[in-house]
Amino acid sequence: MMLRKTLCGLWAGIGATFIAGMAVAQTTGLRDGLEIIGAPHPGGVNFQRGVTEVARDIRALDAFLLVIMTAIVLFVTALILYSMWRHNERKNKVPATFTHNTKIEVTWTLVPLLILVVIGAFSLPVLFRQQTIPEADVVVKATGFQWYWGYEYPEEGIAYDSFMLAEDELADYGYGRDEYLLATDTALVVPTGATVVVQVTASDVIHSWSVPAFGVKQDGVPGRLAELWFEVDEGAEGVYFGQCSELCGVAHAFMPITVFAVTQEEYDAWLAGDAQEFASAGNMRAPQVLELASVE
Ligand SMILES: [Cu+2]
Repeated sequence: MMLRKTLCGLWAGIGATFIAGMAVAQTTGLRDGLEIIGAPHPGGVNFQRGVTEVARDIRALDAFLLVIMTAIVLFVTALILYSMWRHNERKNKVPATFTHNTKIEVTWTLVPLLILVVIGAFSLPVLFRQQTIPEADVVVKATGFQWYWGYEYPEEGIAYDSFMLAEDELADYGYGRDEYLLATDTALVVPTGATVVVQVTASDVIHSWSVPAFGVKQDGVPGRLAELWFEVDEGAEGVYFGQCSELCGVAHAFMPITVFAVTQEEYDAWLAGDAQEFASAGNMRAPQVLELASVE
């Protein structure tokens, strides 16, 4: 993409190669052993595999609603077909003259009401589980910028930005062509089996931090701090992708989210090693110089 070429041009000669090198070090060490789990795949029609309790709740709720909707569609279709067959003009030379049927009216008010109550009884608990933020093991702040995400670990004093990789950079970071528009140079690193609370905000316009496999999506609104949480299953170590999910400007489609879920030991080692080194290198890139025309 032209944008990256422009940036590369800018960096050359101002020591940015060093910073880019640090970015590679910050993630590739971890990336090597990680399987890509949270990503779309060709021909996929269902949700991505859920690796948190909340994500599985959402999928179960979806399956349950699909059953109810299918039953309603089949029932209404059958009623229409029956009515076409039974109440057509040929069969009923003399039209009926009644206008009300109290029994039917009571039924078609109460039955949908009951269906809604049943749906509510199953969906509200999921909503509350999502929105009740538990005690955090790891706190991360995600800030949306036009057009990239910045991550901070306030308790560790670590902060860095996360930019989408250009096509010709993917291989350097251990990704293939399939990860284009999903993979970023640095990743949010979280331990599995731990409660991660992400504080979501934005610096300019509204963005939204979303990772489908975790079942999370939260708008980042400038001046406000919202929270979401997830706990990735132990054993589900891997790479998970997400995307900004609130239309935020011309490069909205080019600010993806990459999360590395690693074991607690790997996470601790990363915190003590690469992350510190990376954060202290003043990794924040020069403000993005966007040539709007060059954004595909
Ligand atoms: Cu955005």
